[in-house]
Amino acid sequence: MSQKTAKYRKDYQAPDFTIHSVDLTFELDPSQTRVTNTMVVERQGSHQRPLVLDGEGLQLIQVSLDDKTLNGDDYSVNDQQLVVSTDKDRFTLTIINDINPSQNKALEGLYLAENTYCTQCEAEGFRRITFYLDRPDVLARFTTTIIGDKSQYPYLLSNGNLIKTEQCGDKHVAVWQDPYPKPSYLFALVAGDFDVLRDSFTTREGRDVKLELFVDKGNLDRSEHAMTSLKNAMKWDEERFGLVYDLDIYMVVAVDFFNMGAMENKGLNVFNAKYVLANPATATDQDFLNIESVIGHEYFHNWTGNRITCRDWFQLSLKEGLTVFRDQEFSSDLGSRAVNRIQDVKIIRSHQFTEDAGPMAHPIRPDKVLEMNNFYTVTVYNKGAEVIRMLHTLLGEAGFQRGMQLYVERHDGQAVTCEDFVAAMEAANEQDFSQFRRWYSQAGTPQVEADVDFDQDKQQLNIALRQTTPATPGQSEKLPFHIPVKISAVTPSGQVITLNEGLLHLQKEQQQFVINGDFSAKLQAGEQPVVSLFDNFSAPVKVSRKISANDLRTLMAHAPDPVSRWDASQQLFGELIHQAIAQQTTVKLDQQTISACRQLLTSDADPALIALALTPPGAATLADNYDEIPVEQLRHNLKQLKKQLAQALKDDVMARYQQLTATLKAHDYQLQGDDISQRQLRNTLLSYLAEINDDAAWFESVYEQADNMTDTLAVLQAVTWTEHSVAEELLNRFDQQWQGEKLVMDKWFQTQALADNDATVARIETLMQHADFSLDNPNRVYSLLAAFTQNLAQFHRADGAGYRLIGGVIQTLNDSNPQVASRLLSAFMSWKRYDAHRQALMKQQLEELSALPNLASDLQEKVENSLAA
Ligand code: B3K
Ligand code: ZN
Repeated sequence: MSQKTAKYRKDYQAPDFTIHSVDLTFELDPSQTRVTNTMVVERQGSHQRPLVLDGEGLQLIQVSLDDKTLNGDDYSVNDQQLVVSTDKDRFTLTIINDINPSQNKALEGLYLAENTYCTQCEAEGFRRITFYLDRPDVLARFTTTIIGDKSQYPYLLSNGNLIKTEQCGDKHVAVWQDPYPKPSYLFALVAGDFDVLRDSFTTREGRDVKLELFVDKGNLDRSEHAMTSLKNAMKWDEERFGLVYDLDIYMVVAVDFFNMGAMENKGLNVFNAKYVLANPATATDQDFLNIESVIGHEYFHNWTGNRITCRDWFQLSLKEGLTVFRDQEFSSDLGSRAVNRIQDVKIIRSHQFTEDAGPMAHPIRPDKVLEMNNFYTVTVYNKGAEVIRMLHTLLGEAGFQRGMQLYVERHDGQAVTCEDFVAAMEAANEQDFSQFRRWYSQAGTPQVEADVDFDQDKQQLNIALRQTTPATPGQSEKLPFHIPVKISAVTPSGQVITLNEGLLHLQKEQQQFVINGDFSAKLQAGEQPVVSLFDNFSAPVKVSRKISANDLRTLMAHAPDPVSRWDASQQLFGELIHQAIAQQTTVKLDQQTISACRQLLTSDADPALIALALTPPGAATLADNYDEIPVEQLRHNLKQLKKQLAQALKDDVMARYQQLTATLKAHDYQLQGDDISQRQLRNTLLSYLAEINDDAAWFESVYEQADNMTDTLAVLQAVTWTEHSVAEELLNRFDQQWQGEKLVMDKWFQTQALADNDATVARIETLMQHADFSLDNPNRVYSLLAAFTQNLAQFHRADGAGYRLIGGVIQTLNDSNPQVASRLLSAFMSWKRYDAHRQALMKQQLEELSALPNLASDLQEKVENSLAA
């Protein structure tokens, strides 16, 4: 398992052979599925090297070449490869091999879980199905024949169009043909019994596309939102990007066992049920929004990923960064742009910056990879999307779309690189992005120091900016980035000042900008403008700037950009906590900040934006400011800050809470913008009330009156996370009501895992014995255990109990599902950021793993990099 060696981006070589077509036959059987694979192979170039196919964990039965069965002299096989020697340039190769889907707990390749056969091939899972050139730059036409038991598996699905069905005894046969050449990672097969939601979409060219959504029996009442989202995505991609769907059928299957969110297999998406199934009783508003976003994401891959794919896996961000950008824009066009943007920024600050500062820091286009599955990261995905967004900022919507059009024109049907994408953007807009390309090659979070000064005499703004990027593993020297800096300004009373420039280009290490505007018309004598930098988070950087609390409060109330208004509140809260920690005292909320919060709370701003601005930054975001993370102080001060805010605003919080509750109660639950936004504020206020109100009966009645999962979960979380006296009672009730409903129970597990309570570790140990928990199911592991690793004070308990709990689970999962184990391991990678005592405890877990004789490559890579840090 662990003999894998690292690959380097610079070593890319075109394949020695290509595969024109592949015919697969699957005779499905739980422990012995037979795969017959017939490929038309052609040598590329004039070399005489043998054909080397990838294959892992396969039982080889027979190899034949142009109808001649080969014997051991013509090929050799080991547990990684099948090497076939031939001097022919074009030939047909048939391979027969067996696999064992029921024993496949890693959920990669073909697996059988709860009586559904399912595949996951990206990145390198196809080689666990049959021997193949398992790399994204080999594009073949696939035909797939599936033979399976008719009563157990009435649906036999694969990519493309169904061209034939046949009955033979108690079995049946389905033949699928995908007209579009594709790499093996986009192959999919599903066999099982489902309920099917059917619909159709008419493209703008007037073609009818059949839409089919396959869900577990009895779940049709939870599948409508996914279907609506799919139709919205298809329409949106036509309108905003001019991209039209290309097959006659689009299928989505929801499965319970899946390592990640979903997979964009051509014409046959496979989804984690969590991103399909929802109704108001079982799913929160956020679940509904996530479904819309993931359904959109996988659909958008049809062009950005499938029609135009990656040349090699180092280029992953070519499809992922771009597709995340597209799904973000989809959600923003359909919902609240500001709320979406703030959520995206939060992910970058809480997770991506941490990754950038850790031992696995990598550029959005990595240079060195041992286990590809370890590179489906917030850096490749979310920072990748930020890089695309910066291009959009530099080019504007029209220029960006010109670039997209040229990119599609040039590369449809090809496997290409990030460089090809940037080149298309450049060519379509006559731009030179030489310097901008550094965003693809340099890792790390740039830090921008800003100095803003207003020259009263000249009525000019002077902005001095300086950028540096810290060293990251393997990259000690960094060159300056091209950083787009969006700016705006207001007067102290909040009137918007018109600036002559709204976008600065920071390209050197240090730069001075002189900005003119209608200052004299707007400012009173002696007044200074209040300047907002990096509006809409115009670049994924950290900013340090001396700015008064007064100016921050002005920006919080009046910055023209809603993201900057939110950001000002985050800076205010962050600074209060930071000061308290620096002075080793307890945070103290001052009167002016309290009034600013009160003003916001009683204003007519979008309730969701009020909720976000009244929520202090999370522990992970604050922790990122420290070389040595002060666990206890962060926890203590964050708790204090929330308590003080709740206490100070008590009456206003209650009044607004009551008013929102009344408004929402006046009609039935609706999944609609205003209601979502109002519920968000109402439930944020509820969490503040739980900080200070110990009336158990009141919270019980709130729980009882909740008629949708958003409200139910909100009260459950509020009381659990504040260690409220009614918490146990409500947790029990929830368990009674929902046990057996796995996706709902995940919320219950997660709520308890995130409780900052000294009994949490012991509780998790008990919960692992709960009838609804299983280490075999990734969703359960994520909701109980991965969630726990985000619980700063409890995971990092000084006695090491948190580390031992998760370390033990990682060791168990190393044998069954290394991909899931690897996700948990991320929590240990930043061990150097803690005090000496915790470092020793965390390191001990890493060392125990490193000593395992069968350590999976997924873990090996992270453990080695962490210990080398
Ligand atoms: N492309 C898949 C992710 C595959 C992860 C492989 N370990 C989902 C997505 O990004 O759309
Ligand atoms: Zn994707």
